[in-house]
Amino acid sequence: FLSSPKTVAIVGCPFGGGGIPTKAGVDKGPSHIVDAGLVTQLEELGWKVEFDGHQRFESLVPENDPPIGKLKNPRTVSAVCESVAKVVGGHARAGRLPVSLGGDHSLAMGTISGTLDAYPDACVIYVDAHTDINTVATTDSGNMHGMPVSFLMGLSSGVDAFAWLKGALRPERMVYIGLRDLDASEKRILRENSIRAFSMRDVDRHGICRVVGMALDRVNPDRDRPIHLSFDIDALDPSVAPSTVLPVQGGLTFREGHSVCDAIHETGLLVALDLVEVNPSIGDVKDVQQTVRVACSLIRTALGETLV
Ligand code: EXY
Ligand code: MN
Ligand code: MN
Ligand code: MN
Repeated sequence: FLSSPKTVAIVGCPFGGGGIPTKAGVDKGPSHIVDAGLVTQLEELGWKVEFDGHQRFESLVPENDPPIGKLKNPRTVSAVCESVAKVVGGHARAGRLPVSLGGDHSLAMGTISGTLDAYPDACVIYVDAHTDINTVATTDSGNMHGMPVSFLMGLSSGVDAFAWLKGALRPERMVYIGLRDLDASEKRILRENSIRAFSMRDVDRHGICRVVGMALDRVNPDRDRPIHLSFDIDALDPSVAPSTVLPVQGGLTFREGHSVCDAIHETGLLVALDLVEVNPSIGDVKDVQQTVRVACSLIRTALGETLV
């Protein structure tokens, strides 16, 4: 990991199989973000941008995919994430910076696996209102966007469909920012695994810049490890990013969200970025436009856009 990437690869992942079945639309997130001009915006920042169309997952959907326990669409989610892991890992190994657009957050099983494959030493900054760490035993909904971290950490083993997923993410390499909506089971899992988490209470108490600094001190004390930033748009307050499937009041302001991305950029260690859970089917046209615009702005900031 000698020099930080100069080329961005946009990995559009039109996938909602891990989301809430009755609230479709998150698979349309990638096209809205790209159609808002992301490629040109990043080129104007000086990046070389690779984008030859959104990922195609149709061929990966099995004939039938009955639940395994409570898990919904398990084989589909697995196949899509395995494919994404290969794509993201391939870009990272080639020295490019994959920007993965969701799509629901189950995609993190693919993106973070891909990053860890290329950068075994990487740490993960997970910006989200939720911990997404329910296991096959603790999930209530069976929606896999609430579970990726448990699979990445090997806490959800024994599901043959996910045999490819190595569980390579160590708890001490993972840190959350923005938490405010956890199941009781997830609070227990955080404690049991000593996973560092900064909730919105910490943001109130310390301010976002201090929180990001403490988060980095935890997972990247010598600032020498590659960073994978996995940003769930619902980390932001719903007044800032309304078009998402599970809005939770009391989220990050527009400036706080950008401060996280700016601080991560300034480390010079960013090697991979996810921007997920933008659902253009939620809210009115203005809500969707606002949410898509803030998504593009966060991505630009994580990739070096400055205010002055
Ligand atoms: N903890 C809840 C569940 O496991 O279903 C909610 C998870 C929400 C995931 C959000 C969209 O990022
Ligand atoms: Mn999430
Ligand atoms: Mn979330
Ligand atoms: Mn800069």
